[in-house]
Amino acid sequence: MSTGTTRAFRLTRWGGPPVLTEVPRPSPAGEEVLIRVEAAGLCRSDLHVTDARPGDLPYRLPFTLGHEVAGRVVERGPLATGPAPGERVLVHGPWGCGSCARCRAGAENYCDRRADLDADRAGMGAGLGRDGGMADLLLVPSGRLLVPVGDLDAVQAAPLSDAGLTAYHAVATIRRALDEAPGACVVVLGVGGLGHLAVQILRATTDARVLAVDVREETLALADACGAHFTTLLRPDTGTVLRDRTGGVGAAAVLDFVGSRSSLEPAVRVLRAGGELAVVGSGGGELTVRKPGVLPAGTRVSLPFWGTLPELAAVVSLAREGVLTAEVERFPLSGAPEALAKLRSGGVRGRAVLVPD
Ligand code: FEH
Ligand code: ZN
Ligand code: ZN
Repeated sequence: MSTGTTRAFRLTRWGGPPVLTEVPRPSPAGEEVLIRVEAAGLCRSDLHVTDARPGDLPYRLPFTLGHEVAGRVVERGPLATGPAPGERVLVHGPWGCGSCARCRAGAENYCDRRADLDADRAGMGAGLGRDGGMADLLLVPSGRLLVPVGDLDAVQAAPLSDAGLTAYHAVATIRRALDEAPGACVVVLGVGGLGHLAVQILRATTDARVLAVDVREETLALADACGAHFTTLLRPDTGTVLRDRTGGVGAAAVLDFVGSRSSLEPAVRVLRAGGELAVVGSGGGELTVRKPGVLPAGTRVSLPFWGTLPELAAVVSLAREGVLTAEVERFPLSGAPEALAKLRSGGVRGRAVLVPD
């Protein structure tokens, strides 16, 4: 039986700043599992949610932010399954219906009933219309959404559940283009919280030559440290610079973690015929898919979103093998407003992570 109150960083009105406040301590019922949060990452999506106007998002207010969460199981409902009290876990962020074909396959990021859930304003998941993990405690609907992390450091683990998983799923999405052309080039546009992990995942799981692009020198240094074979600042001629770097044939695949007009332009310019473009970032850029058009013949375009439960387990394995390390900047939970402001200003290198203080 849970009693007392606990802290949570909550969005209480659309467009208003989230506030750190006291909420009743949750008590797990049925299949629910209560997690003591050890770390919660911040994401640019938290800015989109915080800035949303009434009606923009199919979410009900108020709710606690935080969809990138690591913690320890503290209490389970009477019907709960999965990790037992005391186990350290990651929380899979997208919460689907749990019973459709996609959810049964662990692909809750592509739940077949997402439209119905949105119509009911049920929320996307932790911190996205449902109470999330920028808090001391997090109530998770089911143990199916928990992935054990063993002794992995919580501040290292939390970014894996969103940044790491999204990067891993994006690489999996373009894998075919890399398998068709061993040693081919892949371009990573944007080497921030997701891109730097994608560079590591590409180096650890493929033989592709990684060409990284960003607008900040210090981020290109991070890309280099993560194993990129070539780095260059985004400029008007970046598409040509990249294509020259591929020996003129073009890149077998492009991972665009920005998704803006300024990133899609070089993406289209560098793509090889029959290549793959994965647009991961929500930068508002647009691409016309037309034949003939700007995209090379045979281009496959995808819009990968987050990742699946099996993929999250694979990401945790890579991290535990020591081949995937998140660049993180720690903040106390009490400093959540400052962390969000620093993310908004573009001042965070890698991923900002809140730790309950
Ligand atoms: C979450 C909700 C909606 C759009 C994008 C996201 C990502 O931050 C998940 O990785
Ligand atoms: Zn996110
Ligand atoms: Zn579903």
